[in-house]
Amino acid sequence: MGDGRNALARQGAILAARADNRNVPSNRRRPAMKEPVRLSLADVETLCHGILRRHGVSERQAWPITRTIVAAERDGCASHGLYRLFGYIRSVQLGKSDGAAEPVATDVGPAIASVDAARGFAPAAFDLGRPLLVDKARRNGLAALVIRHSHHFSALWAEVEPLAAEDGLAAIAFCPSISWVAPAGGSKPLFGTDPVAFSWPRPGQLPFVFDFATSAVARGEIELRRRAGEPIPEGWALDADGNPTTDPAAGLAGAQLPFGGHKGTALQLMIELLAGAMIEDAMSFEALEMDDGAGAPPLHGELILAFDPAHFGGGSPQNSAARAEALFRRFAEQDGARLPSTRRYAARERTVREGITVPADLYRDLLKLA
Ligand code: NDP
Ligand code: PYC
Repeated sequence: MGDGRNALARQGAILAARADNRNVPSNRRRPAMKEPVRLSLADVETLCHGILRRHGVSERQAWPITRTIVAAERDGCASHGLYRLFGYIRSVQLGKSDGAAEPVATDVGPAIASVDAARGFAPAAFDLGRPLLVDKARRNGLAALVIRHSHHFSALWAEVEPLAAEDGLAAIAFCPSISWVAPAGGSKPLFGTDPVAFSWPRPGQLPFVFDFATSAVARGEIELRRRAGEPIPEGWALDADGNPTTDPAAGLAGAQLPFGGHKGTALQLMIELLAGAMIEDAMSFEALEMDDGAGAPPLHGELILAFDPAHFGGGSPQNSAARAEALFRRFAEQDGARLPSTRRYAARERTVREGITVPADLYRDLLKLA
């Protein structure tokens, strides 16, 4: 992705000028765009990288963020795609995050590596820690990467999928976020939307991956509904008075709900403890206090566990992979059931060919940043 940056920057400037009618005589300017805008993935990369750089984000931080945003748009995960740029830029402008942070890796022990993101963003911290994690998992069978002091706005599949696809490891990742979610039975936010992701390598094909918020839905989904003026389903959120709501703005101002009632709440407790208290970084209620109303990407840590299947069975990793495939075959025989990640991979195949569409108002707002 690092090659041809000047060409990308030029392309970005052309896109921006095209859309806001710059350099066009006033009597020939087009009316404001209302239709969704089609962009190639290269356009998305240009736009995203250009915006980050223009707002003082260093190359070190900008390329990993760009990669995760482009991947999200490519895979049909708009809740962690382009619209996240507003949060990234806002947090740099407010001085909440350091757009030029230099993350620092520490070899904590045989099976644990740690990266201090230094108030930069999680994707650059993950990139620095990944080779250490992979090396330790290969040596020991099981290893952990601890990320601390990172501003986190990305989807976790972007981390665990390459660990399976490129490094042949199974992986689990989770992190707190910011107090938005009430415990089951309660009505005041305490937990974050606390995602958990898992990946499993599959010989000759893309890995099995799931990745979801432990709230009924990621906050980003509710924010996108608010932007689009659409209601949210019941069961996602309560308003500020603790009543069920289908109004996204009221839900954002009130409390999101956990998925699966008390089961989601228990998982959220586990994530806050392991990826917050245990690694001596912020739990979601502390991230809320530090954010202090800025609405920046929350500042907290993350825990990533990697397993090398070669160490766990009776010495025959081929056997464990074959047994796993037997399970996937039986799963595929179930009419109506679909494997998590198949929608993402199908979207990927399509967007690589056809590009993506971006709502006109989102594109217009992005160009203001550009
Ligand atoms: P969903 O509720 O859509 O759940 C997503 C997961 O479930 C994906 O693995 C998806 O696979 C799978 N899935 C969805 N529907 C089905 C179905 N009908 N059958 C089988 N599998 C299905 O997403 P969320 O809103 O919970 O989370 C979205 C993203 O938000 C995640 O990537 C998460 O990492 C991110 N997030 C990040 C946070 C952070 O702090 N950084 C906080 C909270 C969330 P597929 O992709 O193939 O559809
Ligand atoms: O969508 O819930 C969310 C989220 C929080 C932080 C990043 N994404």
